[in-house]
Amino acid sequence: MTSSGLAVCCFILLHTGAQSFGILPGSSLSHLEITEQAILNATVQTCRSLAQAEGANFNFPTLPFTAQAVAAACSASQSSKTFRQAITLIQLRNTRVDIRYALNGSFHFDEEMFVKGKGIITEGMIAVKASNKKENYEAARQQLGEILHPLQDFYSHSNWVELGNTHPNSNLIRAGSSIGNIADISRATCRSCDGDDCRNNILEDIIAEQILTSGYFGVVPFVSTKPKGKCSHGGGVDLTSKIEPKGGINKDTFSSSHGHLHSQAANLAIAATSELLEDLRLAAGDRPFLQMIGISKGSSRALCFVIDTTKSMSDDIDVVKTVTSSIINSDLGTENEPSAYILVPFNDPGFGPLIKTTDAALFKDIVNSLTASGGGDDQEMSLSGLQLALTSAPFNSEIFLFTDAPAKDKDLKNTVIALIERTQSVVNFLITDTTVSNRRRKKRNSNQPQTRMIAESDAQLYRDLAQASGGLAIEVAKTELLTATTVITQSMSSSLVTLLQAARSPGKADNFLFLVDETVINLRVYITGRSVTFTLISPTGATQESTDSSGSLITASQSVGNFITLQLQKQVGQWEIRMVSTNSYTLKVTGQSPIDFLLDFVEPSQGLFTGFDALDTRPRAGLNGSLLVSLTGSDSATVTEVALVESSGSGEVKGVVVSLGSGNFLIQVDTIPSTEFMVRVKGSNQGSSDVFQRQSPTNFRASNLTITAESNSILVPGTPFSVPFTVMTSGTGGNLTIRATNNQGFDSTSPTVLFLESGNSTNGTVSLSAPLNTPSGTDVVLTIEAESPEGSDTNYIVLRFSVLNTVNDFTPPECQLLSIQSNCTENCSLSTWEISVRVTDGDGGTGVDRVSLRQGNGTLNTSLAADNENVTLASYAASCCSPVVELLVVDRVGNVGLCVFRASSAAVSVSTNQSLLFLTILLLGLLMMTEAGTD
Ligand SMILES: *[C@@H]1O[C@H](CO)[C@@H](O)[C@H](O)[C@H]1NC(C)=O
Ligand SMILES: *[C@@H]1O[C@H](CO)[C@@H](O)[C@H](O)[C@H]1NC(C)=O
Ligand SMILES: *[C@@H]1O[C@H](CO)[C@@H](O)[C@H](O)[C@H]1NC(C)=O
Ligand SMILES: *[C@@H]1O[C@H](CO)[C@@H](O)[C@H](O)[C@H]1NC(C)=O
Ligand SMILES: *[C@@H]1O[C@H](CO)[C@@H](O)[C@H](O)[C@H]1NC(C)=O
Ligand SMILES: *[C@@H]1O[C@H](CO)[C@@H](O)[C@H](O)[C@H]1NC(C)=O
Ligand SMILES: [Ca+2]
Ligand SMILES: [Ca+2]
Repeated sequence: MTSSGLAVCCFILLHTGAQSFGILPGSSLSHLEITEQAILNATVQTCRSLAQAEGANFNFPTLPFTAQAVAAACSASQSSKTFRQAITLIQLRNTRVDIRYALNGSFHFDEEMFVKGKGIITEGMIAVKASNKKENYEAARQQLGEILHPLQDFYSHSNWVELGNTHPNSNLIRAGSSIGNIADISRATCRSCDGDDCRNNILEDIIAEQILTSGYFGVVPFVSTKPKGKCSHGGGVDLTSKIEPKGGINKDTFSSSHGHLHSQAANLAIAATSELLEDLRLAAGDRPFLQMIGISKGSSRALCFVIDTTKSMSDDIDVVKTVTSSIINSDLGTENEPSAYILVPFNDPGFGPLIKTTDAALFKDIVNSLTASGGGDDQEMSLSGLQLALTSAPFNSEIFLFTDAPAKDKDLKNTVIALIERTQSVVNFLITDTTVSNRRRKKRNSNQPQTRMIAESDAQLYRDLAQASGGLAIEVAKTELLTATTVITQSMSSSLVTLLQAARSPGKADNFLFLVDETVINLRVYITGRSVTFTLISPTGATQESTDSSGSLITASQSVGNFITLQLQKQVGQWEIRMVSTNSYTLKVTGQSPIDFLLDFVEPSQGLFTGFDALDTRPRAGLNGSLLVSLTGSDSATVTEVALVESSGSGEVKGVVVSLGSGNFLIQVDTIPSTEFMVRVKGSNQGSSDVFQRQSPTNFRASNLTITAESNSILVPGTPFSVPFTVMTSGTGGNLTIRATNNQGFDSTSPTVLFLESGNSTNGTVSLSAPLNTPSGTDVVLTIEAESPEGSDTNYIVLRFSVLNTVNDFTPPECQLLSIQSNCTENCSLSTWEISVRVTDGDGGTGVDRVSLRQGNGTLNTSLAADNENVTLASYAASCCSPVVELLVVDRVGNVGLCVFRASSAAVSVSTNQSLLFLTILLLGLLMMTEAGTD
């Protein structure tokens, strides 16, 4: 069907009537399943080794693995959602390669493009390792998905399987090594198939001499790029397979030319993917590797603060210090422990730098060192700070912004909204300023009534952004701020879900329904707005007015500034809240439940490949559209209804739900609304009558503008980097305003206006340049926006690149044994052995980054050599009962080596009668090797 996919993407199966994303008996394996199986396997291996290291039990999940079961086995059920999200992102980036680069043979190991194909994999691996090192996991996942595609295709498109290999080609993931003898361009490799039977079309001498070849591919009639005598990919779309030698060799599916080898190819692809993941894991370390694939300790949520540090903020900053300490003191080691800590200070004219760490103590110190000063006039760089936070925080984060001043950088509003929509992060504002005691008030006059320092329109900007993200704009006096921050502590609760989210602006009376299912605990209602009253009606029909403090439905409540929090009694069933206010208000109902969902807008590809691609833009307004919804936290729950609900009204559009298996659902909607909307999912827990409701907090918008862009995903400092983009409109034409912003403040040029006629398209280019000193692994997020002539419609594309400086170090560090001592005797528990090892990274190496213990129960100490900082000294001491040590040695670009040392095997075999003999030849079984040197 295509040049590319190792097997056809799930979505094609869908088109042809099959129903499953998963592995049906007898059906072919796709990139999605291959990727998922390998990730689940790698995760199980990592969690098992961590458990062993920590002396904890590890229970293997039952086969076949599911994300849910693997997360549970890792004692990280709260990570189910982030785990599923990471897997889905990696999968979608993998299949995108088929959609975007269908005809670029090097991404598919077509056309004997072995050198280029391998280059994509090895360069990409260096980029993934660099991103991981900087904890830029989104970029790492994106890059990983992209390189897994060619890696997996190698086994389907080359003759590796036909050459009789039963193991992956490990040198595909090792730069500077040979993957084998590649057929010369003039060397014939195939003969025509015998009719439909292609089993013996690869020439015998190619097999005998173990020469690598792959199929040629072409879709343009009468134009063949296939040299004489070469194999074709094969299949209906590949026109080169109609030319001598006819037929093909791909193993994409069971019905491909070499479909009889599909299973072998797919299994090798899974093994090769596991091997690549293993290398990434050794380079990163177990915990960071798990973070990359979405599994963290604690709540799986980052604690993320964006803080105004200008002069008037000292009270607020004190509150932030108190809250930070309280969260860190009470949550560390619990299931509410933040997975990371992020801080972005902003001032005027400065903002940043962004600080991101997993070290709670370090974060506390950094927050405690914040001071309030400067700022000049009464406006500060709040949106610049927010932009940084949105581009660095994990997707679906909850961000808290503290300020008492209007934004000076209001022109970033659309960029910030774009980032909110793309990351589905929630932004909460804690705005203080409501009293005249504010220092900003130049002419103090205590006789004057209290006036707000932030003008209504300035506060409205923050409210708009909060609402766009499904967050809260909390407006309180400085003295009330600490009370309001209980919402921050509550937001760190693990498995927090949104049941309902609504806003009415201008305010009006309205009734809202929400379903509470059996799995929900800690039901909370958050309301922002002035002079709001309401009536709650529980599933049993009990009611309670907001003015009634004696009712039983509300078990606790708090009201501060414009902000009301209610804790509700647990009652399963449909609740109603009747809101009454003429002021604008927002309403949000949350709870804690394992069951939640993830959502991506997807679009059918228009190219050769029939599939769906995740959108990095707004979906198209007024037309049909598709969403990919993944249920998380339950293997038995199912989606029954998905609706796009108008944000400020009661209109809704329901989609057609098609199950793809494995908790994934494709939703097709006839018309994507032109007004803002949110996505509401209803479903049932199979085997029970329990019906659940969840809502995405994010407010989405559609657009009549379409914007597409294509570029390399790796940016090399000092080298010009262009991002060509195309804008189309189905609305009115005219001069479009174009804006390009990036989160690193890199110099960039782009057109500011593009003229476009209705129905036509036009091109532009953004040129970015990263300064030469930019470190590898830096995450660049570029937002290109196009705004319609009348300003009423905008669309954007959000692109993420990894910075990578040229790497010339492809070899791991080496170990040299300096000394070994031992008194291993018959009784191993009474004897010990110890070694001292010198670890260096060779001439031109990047240097030793890490020496750690991979196997062995002893104690490892490392230090830098006193006379040479390029040398790391490692000493290891262990009981003779643990006679083998494996040292993992990693250099600064992530080349991984393994050094193995053994005490005498006497120590191992003390129980046998040979031990006496071995006593005299202690430590002869010394062995040293590096992983790169094996197989
Ligand atoms: C799972 O991963 C381990 C270690 O990474 C590897 O040895 C094994 O072959 C993998 N299993 C499969 C089925 O790929
Ligand atoms: C798209 O165009 C239609 C018709 O011109 C208009 O009604 C609609 O509001 C536009 N949608 C957006 C998001 O601007
Ligand atoms: C678009 O802008 C160009 C100059 O930038 C101007 O000459 C032209 O009149 C504008 N067109 C419209 C329809 O506004
Ligand atoms: C669309 O744009 C192209 C290139 O600018 C131009 O040649 C063509 O005439 C335009 N078509 C319409 C319908 O405006
Ligand atoms: C825009 O670029 C694409 C490919 O980059 C090209 O096919 C198309 O013709 C260009 N359109 C215009 C209007 O220049
Ligand atoms: C040998 O044995 C003693 C215990 O009897 C121990 O304390 C000592 O450190 C041992 N190890 C080596 C390497 O000599
Ligand atoms: Ca200022
Ligand atoms: Ca090296």
